[in-house]
Amino acid sequence: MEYNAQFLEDTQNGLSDSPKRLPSRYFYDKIGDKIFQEIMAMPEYYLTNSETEIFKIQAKEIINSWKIDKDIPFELIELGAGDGTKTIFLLEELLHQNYNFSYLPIDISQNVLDDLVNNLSEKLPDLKIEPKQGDYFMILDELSQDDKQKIVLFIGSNLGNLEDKIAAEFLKNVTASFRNKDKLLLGVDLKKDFKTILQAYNDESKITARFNLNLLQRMNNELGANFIVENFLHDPEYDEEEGAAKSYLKSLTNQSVHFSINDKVFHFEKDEKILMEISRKYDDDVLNNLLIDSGVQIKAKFVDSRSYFADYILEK
Ligand code: AVI
Repeated sequence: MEYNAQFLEDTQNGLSDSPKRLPSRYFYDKIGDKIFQEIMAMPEYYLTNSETEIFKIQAKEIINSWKIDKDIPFELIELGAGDGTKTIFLLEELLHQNYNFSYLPIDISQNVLDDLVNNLSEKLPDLKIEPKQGDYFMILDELSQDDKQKIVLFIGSNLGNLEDKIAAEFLKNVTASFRNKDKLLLGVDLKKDFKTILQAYNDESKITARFNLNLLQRMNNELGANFIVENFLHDPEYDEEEGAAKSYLKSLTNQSVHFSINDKVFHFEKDEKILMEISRKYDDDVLNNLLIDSGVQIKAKFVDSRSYFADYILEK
């Protein structure tokens, strides 16, 4: 059986931890990608609608805040290309105002990039698009060799799935090669009432439950594990003091799981929880704390009409 050694190591290390944990970056196999699309379309998951509203209604103001000279070429770089449904509002406005720019979506998945390019070249035939497949930091490093001004997008509150220490490191690395006029547009979910946040991760139709349980199925398929998926319950919490939603899978019974690939067994007590994902919620203070070592600062902030979500503009 061919398998991904890093996937095996990361999942088994997490299951050996106390308390147990699994890395949420492994949610996104083919099925996980599809379930995430369903999540973004569900009524409880306000994050997508809120950020779309910001881009739709405030594209002009966002672009003005970049203070870019229309005659000088610049690069609009997106980390994690996605399907472009939000970014398209910025792209349309930039084209409409005749800015001189190229759009460089970066993603680890060539499939995601191919879909995005097809979609955008149909909708925006005048767009100069240069997809880059690979690791964010390696590509950012390559791109820093030219002296074009850079606007880097990291949206969708993807930062929120990183613990604060790792998020701070990530922001420091992304902005390390920034020159004076370069900017990071960072989209993050804001702290708000308990119920609204918890519902976004505990939807009635149990789509988010499927999203979490799919990782157990993925380990069965790819690592020869024998998780009985029905023996685990999706059990999310919102820790208001910490400002983070946390998704757990709770073991419904005393049980053992065997990985045939390397003959390892993991035991789960009844009610024992596996931490699957954190989804951090932010405010200015939280973000400022993360930025301390990065050398960039908040220059502008755009929020939706309910103040649920924010797109921050950060620069040196
Ligand atoms: C990708 N990320 C920002 C999502 C979030 O809100 O943390 C992933 C997600 N997990 C459950 N629902 C959505």
